Amino acid sequence: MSYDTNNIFAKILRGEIPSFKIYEDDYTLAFMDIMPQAEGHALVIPKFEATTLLDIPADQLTHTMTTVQKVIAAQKSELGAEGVVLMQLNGEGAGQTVPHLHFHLIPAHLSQLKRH
Ligand code: DGP
Repeated sequence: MSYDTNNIFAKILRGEIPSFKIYEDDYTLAFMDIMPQAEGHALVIPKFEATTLLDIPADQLTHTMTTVQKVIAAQKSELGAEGVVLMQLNGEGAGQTVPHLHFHLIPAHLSQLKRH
């Protein structure tokens, strides 16, 4: 799939629409999800133009996952998360709504854990 430069996260990266940024470096941006599934739900995106996980080269993915690690550590230390769910949807068939690769980092707590 060719990359759509007008997707909402591309606009956030260009500063054309506002976001609540929590971390940024040369390769990545982390910001709060506008429709949080739990308090502190963050998104991590590469600045590289990738639609899905299949569209990003390994070095850029390494930068992105390093930021994922940093944000998870912050969610644990600053928000008291007892765990963090990492979710990432590839393609409309999986429910992906924004066509720029993104990782959901959703803080979780033992009291919410569903035991089967
Ligand atoms: P997905 O279904 O994996 O494509 O999730 C897209 C997420 O992006 C969804 O949780 C809501 C979030 N989102 C959509 N538009 C915006 C926006 O303009 N700003 C922010 N911060 N988040 C957005």
